[in-house]
Amino acid sequence: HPKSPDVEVCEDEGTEIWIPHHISDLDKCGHVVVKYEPTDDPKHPGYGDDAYIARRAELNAIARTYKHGDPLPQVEYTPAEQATWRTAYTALKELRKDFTCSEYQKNIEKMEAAGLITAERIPSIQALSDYIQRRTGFQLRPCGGLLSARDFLASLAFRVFQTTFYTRHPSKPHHCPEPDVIHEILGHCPMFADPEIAQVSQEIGLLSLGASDEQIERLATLYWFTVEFGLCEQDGKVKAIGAGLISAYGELKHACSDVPEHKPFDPAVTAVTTYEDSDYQPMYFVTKSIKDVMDKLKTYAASMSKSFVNVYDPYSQTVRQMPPE
Ligand code: TIH
Ligand code: FE2
Repeated sequence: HPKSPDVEVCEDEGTEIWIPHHISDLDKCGHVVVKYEPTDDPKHPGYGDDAYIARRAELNAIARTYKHGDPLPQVEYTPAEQATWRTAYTALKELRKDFTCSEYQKNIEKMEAAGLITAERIPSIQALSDYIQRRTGFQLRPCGGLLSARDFLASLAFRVFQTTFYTRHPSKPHHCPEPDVIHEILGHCPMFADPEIAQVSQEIGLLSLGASDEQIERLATLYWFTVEFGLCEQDGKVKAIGAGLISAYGELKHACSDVPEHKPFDPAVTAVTTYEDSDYQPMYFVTKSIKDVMDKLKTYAASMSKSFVNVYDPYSQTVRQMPPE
């Protein structure tokens, strides 16, 4: 994984590894990893589609010019992109009741009632960010593609979520092998309006600051199997809490069916499980509730060997490294 940023004198006592201290330092946490790019992966639905590849690159380039405090880009989406949104949104709406957790349903209904999310057009990312910020303090910032785990997790410590702006390929509106704006809007935004998911996300982010590469890998895996592909028990059924499931019609049904394996969420096990990241998962972890994820994460965090703890001060939007208690 690329480290962030390239060279900088480290002033921390706690760690040799550079960390962002202020929320504006996230401007230095935008290192992209090349994986499942439509340019060189034949499994990507956009492979060989030059117009799609150019559009994706254009939106990523806009995202990369963003600096902390700037207004979020107001993208003018094409009629074809709007059609992809409409198809995905309409299909997912049908599955919502049976396959998504109650927290998701409650939040997306509120956002729809407020006119923030409609079938007609891709919502404004700025308006969504403002909404989520009022609910949980989470805000969105643009990223230009798939980020390194270290950079991605670092932003969560500041309650900042790195958001892609390009849309999935029109030939595959129901599943994308990488994050896209439809996944961010329909999967993550309503979940980040939930205080407990916000807390779980920030906790993973704080644990990641100054962590070793091996610890980053484990934390990214925990994030993957909870915030991204987690299931929970509700009304005697399994329901999706993970954004990667909630935004993918095919995988959402698959995950909640008897086809894949379901294992109880246990951070010590989950953190070292290898995951599938280009196709449906063969196995999912099921938790009792989102609060249960947080409780177990706290216990897991206490078992991690650390020479410091990271504390976030929301007034100054700053992280400080303190000696462990
Ligand atoms: N598979 C998700 C979707 O189709 O919406 C997108 C992804 C989320 C995380 C990895 S890929
Ligand atoms: Fe995601």
